Amino acid sequence: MQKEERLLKKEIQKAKNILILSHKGPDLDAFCSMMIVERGLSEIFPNKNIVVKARQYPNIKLPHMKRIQIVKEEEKIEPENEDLIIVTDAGEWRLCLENEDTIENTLVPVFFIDHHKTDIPPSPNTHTVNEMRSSATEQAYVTLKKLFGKKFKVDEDIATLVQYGILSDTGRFMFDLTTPDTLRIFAEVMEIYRVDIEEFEYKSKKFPREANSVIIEYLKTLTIVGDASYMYISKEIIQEKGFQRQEVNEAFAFLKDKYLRYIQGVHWGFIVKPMFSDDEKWSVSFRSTKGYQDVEVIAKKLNGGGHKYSAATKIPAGNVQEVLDCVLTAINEVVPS
Ligand SMILES: [Mn+2]
Repeated sequence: MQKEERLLKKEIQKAKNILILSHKGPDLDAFCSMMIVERGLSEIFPNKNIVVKARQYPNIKLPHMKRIQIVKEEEKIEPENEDLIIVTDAGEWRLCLENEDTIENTLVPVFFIDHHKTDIPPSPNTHTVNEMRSSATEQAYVTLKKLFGKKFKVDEDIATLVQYGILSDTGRFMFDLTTPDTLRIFAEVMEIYRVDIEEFEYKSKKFPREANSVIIEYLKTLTIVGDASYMYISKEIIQEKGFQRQEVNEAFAFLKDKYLRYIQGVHWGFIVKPMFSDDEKWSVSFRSTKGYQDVEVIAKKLNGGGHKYSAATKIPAGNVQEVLDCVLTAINEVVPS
């Protein structure tokens, strides 16, 4: 057991009130890892008060998701009575907080159970458990097993959460971050309960029909340059058509993951949308394919980050044209033409 894990065990045993959080816009790995920690600890320590907070529910049904305490838009996450905070699927507070939140000022120990590369300077009360696994889900499962051995009972619900979290973050084992250990862990929980992968895939790929009108507006802007494509939506169109934030976000997610680089002859690209949480900023996401443009270098040039094939940044700009100019300039500097 690593030093940080031993410390985590000690803090869990000591704590009466434990708060579990994850990153903003939580994905399935965020939810599954939070729920595994919540379920695991609640079963081992029925007398502890364990609270999970998030600003939304997952978009597919997960075991025990009703245990999530939803933080409403006008509410903030601030230090309360907790004696320990566990954050999953993130390595730093910045990724977890909305502007008004003050929880990072907490004086109690904070443990980030993560799987991302991060290099944030250590601070006295924050700790990281991160063996660079496939997912926070895998890390949470392995850590609970190490800390509590047989006391950590893997039932159908935990087995389901482990499989969903891993399936989702590894793209059904397609991505390089899948290791032999990931597959062993998956097999181990599959023996307890087997999720229907086909059904999971089908359900998690659904998008609301309202996104269609937004997708149409995005496609009107589709531009292909060489082996790259891009799309954008302006604030004017969003306003004119009366699009809701959720619809725009869903359309954006659909196009970036399932459209941009699937056009014949296109291997990479980017897509732009306004950030609804910050009026002055725009989200830009890049996607690429193995063997083609490294999009991390472009995102880095624009003060963002990510991986070679999937990266993103936020750009302050008055309108969508300014964002495009900024991104295209960065691309011209980085990509040999
Ligand atoms: Mn993750």
